[in-house]
This record gives sequence, C-alpha cells and structure tokens, in this order.
Amino acid sequence: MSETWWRGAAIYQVYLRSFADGNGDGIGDLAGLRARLPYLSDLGVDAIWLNPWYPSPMADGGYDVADYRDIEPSFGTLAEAEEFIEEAHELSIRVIIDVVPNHSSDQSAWFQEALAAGPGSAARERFWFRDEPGDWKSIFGGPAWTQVPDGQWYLHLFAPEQPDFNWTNPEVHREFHDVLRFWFDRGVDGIRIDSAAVLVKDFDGGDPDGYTDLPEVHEVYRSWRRLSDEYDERLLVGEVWFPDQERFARYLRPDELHTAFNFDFLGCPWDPAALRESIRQTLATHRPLGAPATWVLSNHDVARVVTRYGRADTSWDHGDRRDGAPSDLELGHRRARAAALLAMALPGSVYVYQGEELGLTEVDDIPDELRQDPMWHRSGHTVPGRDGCRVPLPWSGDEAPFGFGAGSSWLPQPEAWKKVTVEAQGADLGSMLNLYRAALRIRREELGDGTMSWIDVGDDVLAFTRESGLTCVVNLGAGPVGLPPHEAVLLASGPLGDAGELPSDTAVWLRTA
Ligand code: TEU
Ligand code: CA
Repeated sequence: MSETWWRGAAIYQVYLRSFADGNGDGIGDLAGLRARLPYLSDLGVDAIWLNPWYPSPMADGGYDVADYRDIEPSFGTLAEAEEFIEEAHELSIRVIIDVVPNHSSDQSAWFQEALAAGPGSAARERFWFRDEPGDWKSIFGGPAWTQVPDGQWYLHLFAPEQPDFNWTNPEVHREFHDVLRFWFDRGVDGIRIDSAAVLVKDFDGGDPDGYTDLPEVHEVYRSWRRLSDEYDERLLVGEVWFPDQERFARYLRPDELHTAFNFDFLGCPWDPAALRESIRQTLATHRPLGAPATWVLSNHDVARVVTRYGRADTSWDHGDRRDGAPSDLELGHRRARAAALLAMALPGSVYVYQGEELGLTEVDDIPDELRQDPMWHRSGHTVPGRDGCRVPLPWSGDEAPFGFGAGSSWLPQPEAWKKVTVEAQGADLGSMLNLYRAALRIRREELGDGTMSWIDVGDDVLAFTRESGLTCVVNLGAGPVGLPPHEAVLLASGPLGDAGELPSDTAVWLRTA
C-alpha cells in the first residue's frame, strides 16, 4: 500500500459561492478564493475540496451542471481555474473538485438535444424518458418524474432541473471518463463523487428504493479507479450515504474508491457509547481494506455543527433532515470545540467545512423570499433546507458583508457575525479559529493516518493514544474527570479545572510519551 497524500490529509471544503467575493457582485468566486489562499495555507490544510464550479443555472447550488468542461461565469473562467490550481500547488495545497455523475442540468447540451430530438431518439437514451411516469419520489420532495411538452416523462431523483443520466448507456460512461481526464489533465488532484451510490436504476424490481447501491454501480467505480491509476496519486472520494457499514465498505474495495465520507460519524449523537462504537466500527470496516477512514463533522448539506450539538437531540438523521429545534449555542460551541479535537486526533483524513473553523452557527432567520435551496421549495416549506449552513463567510470589519466582498452577499449574514470574523478571531487566542490552527499544526507534525489504542478513563470518557505518544481525552460526562498521567498538555478545547481536571464537554491533547 503506497503512502498517498490523502491518507492523513486535512481537507477544507470550499463552498465557492459563499467563500469570498472578488468582484463585488455578492457571489463568491475564484478571484476571491485565490486572494484567500494564504488564509488556507496558514490554517494548515493539505487540500481543498470545491463544490461544483461548472456553468450552472444554480437550481441546486451548482449540482445542476450545464457543462462539465468549463467554469461558471459568475465564478470565473477556465483559465482562472487553471491558475488557481497552480497557485494552490505552489502552497502545497491539493485541489479536489466535485463531479456530479447522477444527473446534469436540464440546460445541459445533452438534455436540450434530448428535448429537441423527441421520443425514440438516441439523444433521449442518455436520460430516462418514458411514456408513463413511475411512482418514485424525488429526494427533494414531490414526484421523481416530470412531463415534457411532447408527452413523455423523464426521471429526476433530485429537482426537475436535474434529469438523471441513463447509466446503462455506454455513451454516458465514455462521457464521464472524458470529463475525469479533462480535469486530471489540468492538474486536479482528486474527485469528490456526488450521490455516488444512486447512479444505476432498477425500475422493474418493485423496490421503492430501486436505485441505491445496485451491483452495476461498482463497475462504474472500478473503471474510474483504473482511469485514475493511470495518473499520479489522484483521489476518488465518494459521497456514499449508508447506515449499513458492510455495504458502505464495498465502495472502498482496493479496486474502487480510495475513500468515502464518514456520515456515520457526522450523524452520531454526542454520546460516549455511540461515538465509541461509531469510531470502532469505522476503523473495523476500513482497516481490512487498507482504506483510510475519514472524519466529517459538517458539510454544505447539514446543519452547522455548533447548532446541532447544542440541541437536546444532537444526531442528524439523513431521513428526517433538520428539525429547527432550539439549540443552546454555548453548549454547542463547547462540544464543537471538543469534537474538533476528537476528529483531528483520529487516524485517517479529516474534513473541515468552511466556517466550521470559525464556529459559525446555523442561520435560521433567512427571509423566505431569499431562500434558494430546492429542498426548501420542493418540500412545501416543511423543512428549512440547507441555506442556513451556506451563508457567506465573515472575514473582517463590523458591518455586513464583513469583508466577504465589496458589495452585498447573496444570503444575508447575521449582525452577530461581527464578533466571529476571521479578523476578530485571529486576535483572540482562545478563539475557535486559533484552536483549529493549533490543532492542524500539531496534527500535521504527528497525527494523520496510522493506529490508535483506546485507554480506559471511564465510561463517559473517550481516550486513546496515537503512535507518536499523543493522547486525546474527551469528557462526555456530566462532571469533571481526572486526566491520565502525562508529561504535558499540548492543547485543550476549553479551560481545565483548578486541579487540572477535565470539565464536561471538553477535550484535551496530552503528551504521554
Ligand atoms: O447530496 C446527496 C443527497 O443524497 C442529498 O439528498 C443529501 O442527502 C441532502 O442534501 C442532505 O440534506 C448531494 C449534494 O451534496 C447535495 O448538495 C446535492 O443537492 C445533491 O447531491 C444533488 O446533487
Ligand atoms: Ca463575485
């Protein structure tokens, strides 16, 4: 097994629309990102994963791709993207992009061609057109079939603006091979595969979930792996949602994907037994395959981690989405800080979603008319949707848009964010930002992938030692606990007690050898 760059990497997720706006139009872009590369370098991340950056009508924040070989004009140009890749590489930051193989935009050349060519045409065979609709429901709500003017219906597991490709058509396979090469040839270091498990459909099996994890989907990734192996160290990371660890693990077989997001950990309640079991199981499924585990606390699809951990029910369930339940944000902050030290100490790679390092909270008072998420619109406003975790970052200053750009921001930022800008937190030694910086620095020197051994500090405490002699202790109990013997405290998520004890909802990194 070769030591590849991603095994122990810290990977920062950039939601480009909301990262930094270089031209003052209110929308984050490549110019803004390029100007902030020193921030990411200083933060200490090894790679950036960018959500889709292709031309898109933005019916689903760019997950409706109109052209897989170009850049969304409001983000910049292809030439700028190439310059960005080069600049990132100069700072030793790798670049992972998002590929969306399940569906395109309804404005893609292929779908427009399919509409024009009519029923029975080869162009329609690239999608799922039928004379009668099926009864599947869209993941965003409402039916998964939409009718076109000539009477046929097409399948879309997500929004109607996102028609599903027909992965039984060899042309679709060839197209995506070509798209992967297009970006690998431009220096991209990895591909995040969107909705990786749902590409293949079985309409006749009678299963209401006849699109999740069908056997043929694995053939797709075997061929992608062969392709990526022709290049040097290119990562394939899958977005694979599964409660079933055994089925999840199939994507990580040595001839398939290198890694996949650990949503089990993301959705795990703030509970010592549940977390211990999630970590144990994660390592048990990854180890035999030689795949590095990943540790994810948040992304652009789920409620901000501070807000989640401040709720009575801290879990995030893929099924029922977010409930908008009240949150004790002070408690949430304390736990999120502890969780960050936990995630960053575990063996494998770790993902940081932009704003997580600032401790941003879910924005739940976005005016209805500004909400963009199709999940909000298509659910008939019964779920809050995902806009609340996608609000543009606060960088500096006292007034919105807090250095995000020279104009406004496409979603309004809370007034209170003046206290959590990068500028404000940089000056505060105890800030979340400085905790992330310090942890990422130590992590880069001595953590990453490898092994860990549990130590017993009581049922309510997670404690383990890494091979470098760093011990991570997280107290999830109601009261303080004593620390195991140690030489020094390297980093703590919050103040320790007067006698050096570890308070509730606090984590510490110790030098123990
Ligand atoms: O998400 C896949 C997916 O299954 C979503 O339903 C996800 O579970 C949901 O957003 C959670 O609230 C991916 C992308 O991450 C998401 O942003 C896209 O909307 C979706 O694919 C369609 O491309
Ligand atoms: Ca802009």
